[in-house]
Amino acid sequence: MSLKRSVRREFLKRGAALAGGLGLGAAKPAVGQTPAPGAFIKGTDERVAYGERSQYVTSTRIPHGGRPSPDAFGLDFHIAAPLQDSVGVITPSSLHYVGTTRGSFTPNIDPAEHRLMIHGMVERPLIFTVDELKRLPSVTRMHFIECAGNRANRRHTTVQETHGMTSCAEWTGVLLSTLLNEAGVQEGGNWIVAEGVEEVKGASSIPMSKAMDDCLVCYGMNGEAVRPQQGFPLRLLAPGFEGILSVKWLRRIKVVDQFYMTYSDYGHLRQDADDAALSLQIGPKSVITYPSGGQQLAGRGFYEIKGLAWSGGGAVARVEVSTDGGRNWTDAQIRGTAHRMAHTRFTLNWEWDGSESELMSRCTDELGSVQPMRAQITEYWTQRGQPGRVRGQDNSIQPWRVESDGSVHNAIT
Ligand SMILES: Nc1nc2c(c(=O)[nH]1)N[C@H]1C(S)=C(S)[C@@H](COP(=O)(O)O)O[C@H]1N2
Ligand SMILES: [Mo]
Repeated sequence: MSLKRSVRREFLKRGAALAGGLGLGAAKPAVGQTPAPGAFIKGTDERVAYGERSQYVTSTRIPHGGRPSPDAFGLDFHIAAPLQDSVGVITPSSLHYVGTTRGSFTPNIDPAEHRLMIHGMVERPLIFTVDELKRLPSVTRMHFIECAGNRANRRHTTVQETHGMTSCAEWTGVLLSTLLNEAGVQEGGNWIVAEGVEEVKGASSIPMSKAMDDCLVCYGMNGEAVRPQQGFPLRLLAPGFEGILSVKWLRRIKVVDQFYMTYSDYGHLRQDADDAALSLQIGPKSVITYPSGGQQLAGRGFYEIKGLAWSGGGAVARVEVSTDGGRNWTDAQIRGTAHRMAHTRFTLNWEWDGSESELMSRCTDELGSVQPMRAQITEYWTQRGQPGRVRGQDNSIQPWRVESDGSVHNAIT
């Protein structure tokens, strides 16, 4: 049933020829294309005043791995985005993953009352209202956020479970360097501690080099105000670094002389020097979202393999795909623009012959760093006396096994 080369080439030139050549939709009548009378969404409907998706589109976020909050107050620790349903690179704000260390705790902040203070080792401590921040020079950038706990294991079924703790949005705000320069950083002010409004502060220690480089104080997300669960009215964004540094409901930035152990730095306590050397920067990573775990292929024939790649090291330079468990690799197509520290879409045309296959993707970033095989990471930890473990960030290659019946499974062993 494999397509003849000429037919395929023709299809790739003209979409209509592809559908015919694939035998998809050829003889099907256009049933369901005309809505029944009364089946329209009314103009006065609230779903129109603030647009809602179709009732037939139902994908949602889910609690990540059923993990409880690390303290006694939280409920679900983190909530994962449905990457298996993603089209394009922007995660809709309603589906952006949520990483809140106090579980379902979401502050309800009146922006008119909110203030951001910059103090500590500065010449001029400053306090901004949200409106004052909006008067300053702004930038708009595409960036992913990823929780350091975004790690796959063999018990996971879907890509939402293995990789759903990352999302990508268009962020608008003021460069943190603009504010720090305005305040005037004193000699020796080598770190900042950024703090949210919660009792536990949601604080993180960030090196001054990063703060001055590309950190953003954001009030905008995907063309509207930052959503409450993403930190309304203000959030810090530390592009490409562990998500926990991107402090939400941001109210205070203190310039300090050293790393401070805050509530949110609990994950950065290291037992040994090797471990401590692991950087805060997210390594090159990618995952195939279609076909992925839990999905079902309809039968042999043509499929476009689709996935997302990203890196804290800058732009994605290359993505390779293997359909035979890593023996052979083919360059995938990068679709759209590979923005720095942003999800980047890749695709590969695939003719599935109906035999068992193992799909993998491998990302290389602009620094030349290459995403490792899972076996390479477990070998590293085995040599350090922790056999079979993946510690620190897990940016290993995700394998999906396609069975001959078309079912797709997580192939981590
Ligand atoms: N104030 C505050 N900021 C916070 C957190 C928090 O609990 N409180 N969680 C952090 C964690 S662990 C992550 S992974 C990211 C998640 O950002 P998101 O919820 O917008 O996806 O926010 C970080 N910023
Ligand atoms: Mo996180």
